[in-house]
Amino acid sequence: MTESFSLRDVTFQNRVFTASGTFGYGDEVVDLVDVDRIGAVITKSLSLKPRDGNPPPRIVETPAGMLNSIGLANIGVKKFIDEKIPKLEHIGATILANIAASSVDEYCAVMDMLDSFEIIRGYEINVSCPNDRDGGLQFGPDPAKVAQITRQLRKRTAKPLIIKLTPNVTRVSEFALAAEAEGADAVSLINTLIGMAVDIHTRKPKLSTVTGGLSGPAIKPVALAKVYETFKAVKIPIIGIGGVSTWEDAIEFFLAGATAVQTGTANFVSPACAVNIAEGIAAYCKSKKIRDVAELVACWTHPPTSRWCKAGSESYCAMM
Ligand code: RRO
Repeated sequence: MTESFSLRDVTFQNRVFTASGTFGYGDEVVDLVDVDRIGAVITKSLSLKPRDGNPPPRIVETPAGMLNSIGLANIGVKKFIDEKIPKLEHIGATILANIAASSVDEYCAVMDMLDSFEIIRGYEINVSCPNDRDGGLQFGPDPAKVAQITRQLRKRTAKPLIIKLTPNVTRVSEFALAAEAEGADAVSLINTLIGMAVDIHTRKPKLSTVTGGLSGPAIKPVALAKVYETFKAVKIPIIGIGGVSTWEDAIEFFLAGATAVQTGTANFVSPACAVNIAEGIAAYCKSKKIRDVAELVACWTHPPTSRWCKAGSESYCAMM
């Protein structure tokens, strides 16, 4: 049974990644999780300079999820290179660097600093942080900007380039199309949905920034619909994010059109959930006599489109 899939020359051993911002830089969790059994670990968003992020409170629990307003707190790319990369080189994980920035030049500068490190196997580009106008959201709602960023970054790297999209727009597929047209290898979606919580005792918003990004099981149906909308529009793989907590959730995302998934909020509950979900997917496929997880991707959307070939042929699901 085949669980792996490839972007460019990088083969991921399975289709469950850990989402940026929910798994540190990858080195902090090695005592808790077999990180070498995760499809890929995506680092916290890295910016050119270190950032303290927003003032507290910046996390609030909500029904079936959480709101965050971290505000891109991170150690900056130089400290990441000096202090994290040497550790990441020894943990056996497939690492993708997530980059956030406030200008096209900053995205390029961060990528230029990282690209020579072999341990960085590819990139996820955050054009969708909901909590800081300097952190990508001013790009996320403009397909032309997403195209411009993708075009500039595509020129700079031969490694896999994944563009992470915001759901806080009318049609996410327009942004996926822009990324695809400029050479992105995949898109990941959804980043968090803008939300708000209010304390009736203090009579004030619970987050210091008033609004934040909603994640967790509460957003799964929205994420599935956005993945499906995007699947109908683009040919590049889609990495589904939004409330993936169990292997059943992951299968739902595959059926909606995702080639892979990321676990996010669930990592805070169970740091090993990505490994457990990958195992659950494999067991499901074996029990259903599915030879390759790729066979699940939007398998109900027959008749065949350009993405589909007949089951059993050698080129079956070649795009997936
Ligand atoms: O740091 C954050 O507040 C943050 C980021 Br960069 C993001 O991409 N998504 C999110 O919900 N929070």
